[in-house]
Amino acid sequence: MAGDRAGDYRILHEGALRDYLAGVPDLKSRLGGEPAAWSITEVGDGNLNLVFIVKGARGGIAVKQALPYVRLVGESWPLPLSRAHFEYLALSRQAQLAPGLVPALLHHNETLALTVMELLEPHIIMRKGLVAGSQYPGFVGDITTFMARTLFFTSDLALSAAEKKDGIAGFAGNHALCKITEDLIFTDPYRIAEQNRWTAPYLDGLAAGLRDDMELHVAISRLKLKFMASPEALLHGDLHTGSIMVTESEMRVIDPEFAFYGPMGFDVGAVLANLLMAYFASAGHERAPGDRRAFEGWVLETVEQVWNEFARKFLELWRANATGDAYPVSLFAGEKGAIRLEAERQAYMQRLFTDTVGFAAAKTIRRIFGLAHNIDFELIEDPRKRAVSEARAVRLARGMMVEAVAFRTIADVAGAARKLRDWRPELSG
Ligand code: SR1
Ligand code: MG
Repeated sequence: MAGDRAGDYRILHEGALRDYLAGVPDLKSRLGGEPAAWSITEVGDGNLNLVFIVKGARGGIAVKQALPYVRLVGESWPLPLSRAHFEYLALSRQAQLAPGLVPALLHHNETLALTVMELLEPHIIMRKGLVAGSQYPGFVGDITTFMARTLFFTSDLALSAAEKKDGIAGFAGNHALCKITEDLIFTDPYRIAEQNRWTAPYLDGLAAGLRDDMELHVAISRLKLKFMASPEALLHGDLHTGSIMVTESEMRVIDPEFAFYGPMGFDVGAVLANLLMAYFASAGHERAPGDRRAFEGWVLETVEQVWNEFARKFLELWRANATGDAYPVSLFAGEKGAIRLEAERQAYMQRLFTDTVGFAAAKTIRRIFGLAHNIDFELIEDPRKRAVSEARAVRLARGMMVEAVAFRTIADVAGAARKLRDWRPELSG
């Protein structure tokens, strides 16, 4: 996989990429036909990288190359190429732990920060499907298996202390990507920052309120500390619906370049936050009043099922695979021990749920007031309508962040979202 034929890093535009791929026998043969006839299209719509779809007479591949800067902003914001290697490491680990739920890795060149993967067809980015109002019946089963297995098997519940610390060390160098999260999610939306933006003027008052809300500042700072200082498991690190590809029956998780050892609730919260944002955005995508109610019902059901199924699978893994150095079996012998340990497992899940609620709130607020927004809201053309949807999401998120423990169950979260569906916020401007 090292494929280190290239010298120094260079950005591979179409011609250079064609030559490069033609020089890798496995890829050349997978594509088939003459390299000159391959179609190469740059399709990257993320914030950081180049992504090419290459198709030949026999088949297709997806090629991802990291740029030495943040694509969304430009060369003024440099970013280490090493993220491509961490992504490759994470993808390899996820493929072992959750087979079939990530794209197959075909080739990696560390020097070029380039990774080649199977072409996922006819999968689409889930966020696009949610904007269109599509439902994905297989999603709950797949995403909860992915999260339960990748998080459990990289935690101290499954690993020895030495294995776990080696794991942490393996991803510790990905700190530049963590820093993006620390700034863009946990800091900037709550202060004046050059790159912040929101639906002005309608949300001007809410944006100012965020900067003045000390309860919120305490809550987000606690979450930031947890993100920085709780290496519970190997996280995907950016598990939003733009990092998930779906068909009606299949799901693949892509893009783990933000991977590092962090708090599990950050990944689970990311999935829930993005579903909740799809829910609130939905009203803004109506073509006729109420025409997306069935979709919205499905989204809230999915929110509940994602947590409930994740928790069920995680606990099942723990009961069957308690091979880690945490909770030594020898301390929980006999019937008394078994009962106490089971109660402790339930308490662990409750703490994880509270973390998840808080992180979900943080992931919501950053998409409405920070640098990187999402198309769920952005594609609502009428800015007033968009602001109404966003304000509803913010109201829920503020409650989830400052009163996370008040949400005892995921049904509490879904219920609170449902109540806000038709709430009329007071807008500025
Ligand atoms: C500057 S990068 C902005 C965002 O894009 C990625 O998808 C992450 O969510 C990051 O925070
Ligand atoms: Mg990404």
